[in-house]
Amino acid sequence: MLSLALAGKPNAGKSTFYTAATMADVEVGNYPFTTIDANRGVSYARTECPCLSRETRCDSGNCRDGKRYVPVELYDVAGLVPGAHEGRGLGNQFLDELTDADAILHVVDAAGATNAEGEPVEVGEHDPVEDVHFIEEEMDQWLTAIISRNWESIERQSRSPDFDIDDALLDMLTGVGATEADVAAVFRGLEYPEDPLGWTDETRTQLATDIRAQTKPQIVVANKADIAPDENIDRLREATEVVIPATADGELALRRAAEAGIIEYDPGDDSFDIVGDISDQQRDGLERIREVMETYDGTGIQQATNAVVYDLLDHITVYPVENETRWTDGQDTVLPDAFLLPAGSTPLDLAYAVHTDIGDGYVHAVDAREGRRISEDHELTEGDVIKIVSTN
Ligand SMILES: Nc1nc2c(ncn2[C@@H]2O[C@H](COP(=O)(O)OP(=O)(O)OP(=O)(O)O)[C@@H](O)[C@H]2O)c(=O)[nH]1
Ligand SMILES: [Mg+2]
Repeated sequence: MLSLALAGKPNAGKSTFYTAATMADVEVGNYPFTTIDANRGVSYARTECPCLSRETRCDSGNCRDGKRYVPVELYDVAGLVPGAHEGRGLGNQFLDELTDADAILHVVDAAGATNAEGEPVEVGEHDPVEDVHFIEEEMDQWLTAIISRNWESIERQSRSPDFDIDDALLDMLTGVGATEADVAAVFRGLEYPEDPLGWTDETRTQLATDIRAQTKPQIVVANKADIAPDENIDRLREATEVVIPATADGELALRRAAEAGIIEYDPGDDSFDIVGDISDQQRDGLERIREVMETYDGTGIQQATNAVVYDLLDHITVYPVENETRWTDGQDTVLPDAFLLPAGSTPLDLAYAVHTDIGDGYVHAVDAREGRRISEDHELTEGDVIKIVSTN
């Protein structure tokens, strides 16, 4: 499962985002370091279910009238302050926690209602643009420190006749969450000496920065958009590539209202309908959320998750089935599973994602939409429904 981490300074709204996105109960508070231990849960990317091209909607628990919710792991880590890599705030334990994240949703308080340490200030008092790059910088410094700490050992290894700098670095970097492909991609763009003694602090810092950029892509969630000056959102957009304005608080209120039967709303919808009896005060609250949603096409919570899964990480959703005409599994469930795979994946990749045995016994695949066989190296696309024929 893809693993997405919520990171940011204290009090930015990470736990509120997490609670809204997973509907798990965690502590939220208007003070720094409410969260100490990371919370892990399941959230969803939203896409169009292939059942939309059929007469009836599928009966999967993760499909609501053609809106398909595909599970991803979400985790909420403790707030981070500048200097965390040196142990400031709750220190660098949370940086270790980010090791297995595929991407980071950097939650920024776009309202500027908290200072760099996460303490409450007046709306607009702190400039959120100052917060945009600090997570990357902390991670770079943390990683540089790990590389530097390991350097003596690499120098020692280099005395051996069969020493290879690439192997030694690969060994070290896979220990901090990089894959072989990540390391190879970074090596292609980096010039570095074969001899570890020839490396400078700058080479090590550059390696750390490149590895971080490769392994931990991030987007900015401009949270508290409900109270943020518009100008702040515009300036955040100028400061970094992907910015999704959001109201985590708003999403949480909508999810709770939907659960209570007061509104009709599915995560990611750009509006909602009030269907239950509510007080004037509740109505006012909901209408305020509606205004934010009209400005930003939704609350931003689902939009942020989707931006990470489908754009930043460039994944597609593929649906394996056993019966290619009915699109069912052995239990007659229509479109039982959805897999998120990197763009460019093939039927064989899908087979391995389903199960190693299925991959090992792979014979051929059928595109169930077209009703025809496709080759092993055929590039799958978003929404493909695929039957894998395997000897296992
Ligand atoms: N106005 C507004 N307030 C929000 C929003 N999201 C969260 N908050 C408030 O911001 C405060 C901090 O929220 P948390 O979710 O606990 O923040 P956190 O980032 O997890 O904080 P730490 O665990 O301390 O790092 C709480 O008072 C929330 O109610 C939002 O969209 N709009
Ligand atoms: Mg928290």
